[in-house]
Amino acid sequence: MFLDDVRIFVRAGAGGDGAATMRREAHVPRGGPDGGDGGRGGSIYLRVDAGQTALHDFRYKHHFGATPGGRGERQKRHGKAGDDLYLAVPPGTAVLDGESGALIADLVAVGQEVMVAKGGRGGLGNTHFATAVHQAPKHAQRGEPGEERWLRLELRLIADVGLVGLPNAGKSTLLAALTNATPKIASYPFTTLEPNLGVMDLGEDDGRRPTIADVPGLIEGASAGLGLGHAFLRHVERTRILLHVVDGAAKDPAWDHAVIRDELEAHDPALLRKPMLVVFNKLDLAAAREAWPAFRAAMDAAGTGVVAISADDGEGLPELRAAVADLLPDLEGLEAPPDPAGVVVHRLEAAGDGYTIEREDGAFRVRGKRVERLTNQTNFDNEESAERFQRELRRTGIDAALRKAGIRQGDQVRIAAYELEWEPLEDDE
Ligand SMILES: Nc1nc2c(ncn2[C@@H]2O[C@H](COP(=O)(O)OP(=O)(O)OP(=O)(O)O)[C@@H](O)[C@H]2O)c(=O)[nH]1
Ligand SMILES: [Mg+2]
Repeated sequence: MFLDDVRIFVRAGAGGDGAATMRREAHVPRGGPDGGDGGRGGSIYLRVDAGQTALHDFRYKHHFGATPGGRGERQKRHGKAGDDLYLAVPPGTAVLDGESGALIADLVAVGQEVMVAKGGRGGLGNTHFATAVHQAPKHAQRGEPGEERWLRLELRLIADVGLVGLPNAGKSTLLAALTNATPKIASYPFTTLEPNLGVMDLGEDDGRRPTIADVPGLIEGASAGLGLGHAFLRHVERTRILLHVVDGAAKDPAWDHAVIRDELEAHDPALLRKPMLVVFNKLDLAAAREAWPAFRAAMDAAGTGVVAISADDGEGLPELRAAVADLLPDLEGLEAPPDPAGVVVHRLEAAGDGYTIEREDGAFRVRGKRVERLTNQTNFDNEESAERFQRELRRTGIDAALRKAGIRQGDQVRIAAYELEWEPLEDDE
């Protein structure tokens, strides 16, 4: 099965804890602090890899984690950084936030990458906290947790030319005739169950190598979810031109043509503004040859370009190639990503000093990037670190805001994953 929509969970590595050690040397009776910093945790990136065509790597494995940073050690030895993890995705992968559905990045070109979970910062060792008055601090920061989130990956194939049409119109036969691809072809509808891609040769002196996507046949109601084609309509969104293949030997080729037009429009009216060429197929059959003059007249009257071919015996293919060559942008244009595209990388979340306080079943919930980081990096088992944390709450005004919100001794304060009991500082004035 072709996988083009998956959910994955990514968790970056936590930063290593900073060390709170004191120098111990035979000839130095009371050494100062010598705790090294923790290493940063590994981050997770998605990167476009030309070798990938579908999201198969994510079929069975949905959870991905990067390694944590090492702990700081005595003698100011810093912990090792965690390894970053790169997950390969195919060109055309849209990355969406798993919860809000917001677009985080649209990865189009090979090599493009986006960080989806940032590794936690390593905690600072106690050497950073020595001051003239406090020369032997026992305080060291803990490493920050790594970011984690659910993501949705949605593949929107990137091809220069998209083949659309009713089932059995001959799209796969045409793909095979124009390119090196060898799709399955059969005389029944819905032969194609997953998109096929091929590279087209425009002739010896044309350096362009456009790609063609053959997608499952569309039927009436496809835009509303009927048939198989619906899930694949988004794959034609990003093609530069559309070839609309019509079975010339069908009962009413003009009606077939109108059905597909309506479905494209219902899915996204912008699809009808793409350069489109109608391909009247199966010209080798008598029924098609008979229907062709009237069909051509109708297309001419509507100002729609049309070419008659037989994908089977090759009649009309040189004309079709020439028409496609005319519609496509030049070499430089072909190398630029098709519209709408671009690696739209949105910041995952806004950083900042702001915070909010709300009541949460009897407790006080404090939210804010900065204060959550401070809390995560505090080792509450260490008295000195815990005191420092309290002073920091006071310095940033959060303590005053909590008092204003009516906090009393013994009330619970929740910050990040912590639940703390609020106590006024000893030296409170
Ligand atoms: N006589 C004739 N038959 C053709 C021609 N092109 C395709 N066919 C036949 O039409 C049938 C359907 O062809 P496919 O290429 O599988 O059609 P499709 O549009 O890909 O169909 P789905 O994948 O089901 O949407 C097959 O039996 C082909 O051999 C043609 O030019 N002439
Ligand atoms: Mg097919």
